Amino acid sequence: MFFYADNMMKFAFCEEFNDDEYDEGYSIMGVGFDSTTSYKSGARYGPKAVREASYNFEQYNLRFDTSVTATSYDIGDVQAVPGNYQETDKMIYNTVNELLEMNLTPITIGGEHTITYGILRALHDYDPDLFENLVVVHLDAHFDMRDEYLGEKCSHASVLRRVHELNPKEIIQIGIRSAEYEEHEYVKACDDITYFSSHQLQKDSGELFDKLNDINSPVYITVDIDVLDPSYAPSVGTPASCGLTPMMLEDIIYVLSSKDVCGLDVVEVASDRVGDLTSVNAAKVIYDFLSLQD
Ligand SMILES: [Mn+2]
Repeated sequence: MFFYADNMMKFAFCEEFNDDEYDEGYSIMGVGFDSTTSYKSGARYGPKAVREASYNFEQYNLRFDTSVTATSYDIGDVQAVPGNYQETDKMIYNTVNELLEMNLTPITIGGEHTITYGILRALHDYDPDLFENLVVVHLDAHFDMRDEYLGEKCSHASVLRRVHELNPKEIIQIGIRSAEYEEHEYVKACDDITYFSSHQLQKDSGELFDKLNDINSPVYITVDIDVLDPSYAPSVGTPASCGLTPMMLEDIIYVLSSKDVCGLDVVEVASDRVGDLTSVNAAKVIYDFLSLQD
């Protein structure tokens, strides 16, 4: 079972996984892969750092007046092959496919953002009808919509472009504040992509929350932790100033948690020490999400 995974330390509040006896619920897995990172490397430490930071939270979530009681299993880390995206991607794809067959909703800790493509391709191939109706909510400082980056088609800067080619119903990009001219033109030309810049959201977030509240399709959430301002998440591959606050991220996760969420990932955490804010805020995304599930 989970041939491609390896278990080191569990996310807080998760149960032991036993393949003879398990319930429908959530699975947490790490993918410690960074290879195409162009600036600050270290996302390979993300899974370890986020799991460690998760022990910092209380089971009772005061903000939501709920406790983390959802069925969730930490199945460990996919065995990333350093420097080899294609092999790593195959292992992510196979593992997620197996999880979906077991009725476990994947929650993935990255790793650089490229890992999202394997997860979404698995979702796409597992249930093409669901995927056609899927809204991908993408929180990030960057569009990640370049056709290629430094000659690389599967780069952290082009991952959402590859996801767009899988044809989900819609992509909503939140917190954007850094772009290449051509990718911005591309995004504006696509009817099925909507974006909310960080600057726009600091002034008025009403339109975003109206849009999120109106979603009645299945949702996949991908959070590049650099969506937060570098003062809250300094240890990321590509920091960009003028980002969102953890409070707004919390509000967004709150709204999305009531939807039919078929997967969540938190990527680009390059924390390399205990107590790093980046890992704490990344773990909080998963913690808040699980706090809001039955
Ligand atoms: Mn980014």
